[in-house]
Amino acid sequence: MPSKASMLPAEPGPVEIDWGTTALMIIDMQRDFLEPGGFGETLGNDVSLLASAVGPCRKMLAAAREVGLAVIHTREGHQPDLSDAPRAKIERGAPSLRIGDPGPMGRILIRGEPGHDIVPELYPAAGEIVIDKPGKGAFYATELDALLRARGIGTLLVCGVTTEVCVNTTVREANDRGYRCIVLADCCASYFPAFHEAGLAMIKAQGGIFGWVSTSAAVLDAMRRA
Ligand code: C5J
Repeated sequence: MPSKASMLPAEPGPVEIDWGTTALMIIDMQRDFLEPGGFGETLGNDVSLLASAVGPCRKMLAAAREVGLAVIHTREGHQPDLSDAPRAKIERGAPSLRIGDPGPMGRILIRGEPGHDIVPELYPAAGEIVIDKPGKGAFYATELDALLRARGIGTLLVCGVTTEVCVNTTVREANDRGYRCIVLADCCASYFPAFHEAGLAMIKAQGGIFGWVSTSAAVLDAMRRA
């Protein structure tokens, strides 16, 4: 664990990181979003657009493991009986397969199915926290807040997909609960590149209304120097 705090270059301005109270959070890097045949593709998206985030996330994950930073992975998905899936979510839009339907990676967005799992490149290691969430935000109907408070975590380095949906929703929830969120731009991605940019712009606007935006390179450099 880096012993001294770091000043991280970020937008809208530099932000201090106390490594002992900081966690790496990787949101929904699941096969259902990143691979063909999953939830993302059933909604009509080009899933290859999310691939750019995998390499930078992998570097962040390796560095966090090396220095002993807490790591939290999240997965969006539902119970097999769909008891935690609101009808309004299941019935939304005109996907080729709906949540719970059988697809090439098992039932779409259902816990325990191959598609619900995290991509092999970013697979959680033993001891890392995995939060299963039914919503877009990682704090809704989960134990995340209690787990973070129990570990004294106050700052989140946020990675994952998609920038404007689950990353933004989680950052807003975290901000309201008093956490400092630093979103790593190259570790996030969207099916809509313009939404990725807009999602980051919304976080750092107005003096950082929801948090900060930085990059994996800046964090890795700060870690090395600390
Ligand atoms: C979506 C997510 N996009 N993880 N989920 O439905 O962003």
